[in-house]
Amino acid sequence: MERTFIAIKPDGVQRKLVSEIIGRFEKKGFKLVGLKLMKVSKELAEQHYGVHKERPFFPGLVEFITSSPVVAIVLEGDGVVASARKIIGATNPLASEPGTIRGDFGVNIGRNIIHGSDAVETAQSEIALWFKDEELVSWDPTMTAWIYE
Ligand code: IDP
Ligand code: MG
Repeated sequence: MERTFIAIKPDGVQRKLVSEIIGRFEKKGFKLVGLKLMKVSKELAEQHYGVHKERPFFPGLVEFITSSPVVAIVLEGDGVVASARKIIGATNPLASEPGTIRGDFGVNIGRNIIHGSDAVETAQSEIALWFKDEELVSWDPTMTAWIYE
């Protein structure tokens, strides 16, 4: 089944939004298969945001992501990559719809609370970058029959 990579960024952790954010994905029906609180190294931050390395905001972004703990998450479920992006909302929180995580909790594009993979292939490489195989847990939630026909 499809998996995506989510990171609650330092602002989300500092603002005590972790339970609120994880709760939204749980209540939607997605399954947690990976979850850890961690300080991000400069190397990991630069790899994760490698596609943006020529952008003017890149140094500040790396500094921000490494400044304070993040919560790294892997979610599993049908269509979870695109659905999680919808739950997260547009990159600029001022343009994100109310009801999305960024739309409800953010104001500034440099403090947009959460990361979510943008495509299935990106998700696969981000999961491999952030998690070891043995840190991902396969399990069968007893609720599955009430979420999937
Ligand atoms: P996404 O997180 O919605 O996928 P991307 O365009 O991939 O957005 O940008 C990655 C991250 O870089 C954003 O979530 C945000 O933290 C940061 N970022 C993007 N554009 C800007 C900007 O113009 N100023 C400051 N930070 C930015
Ligand atoms: Mg992106």
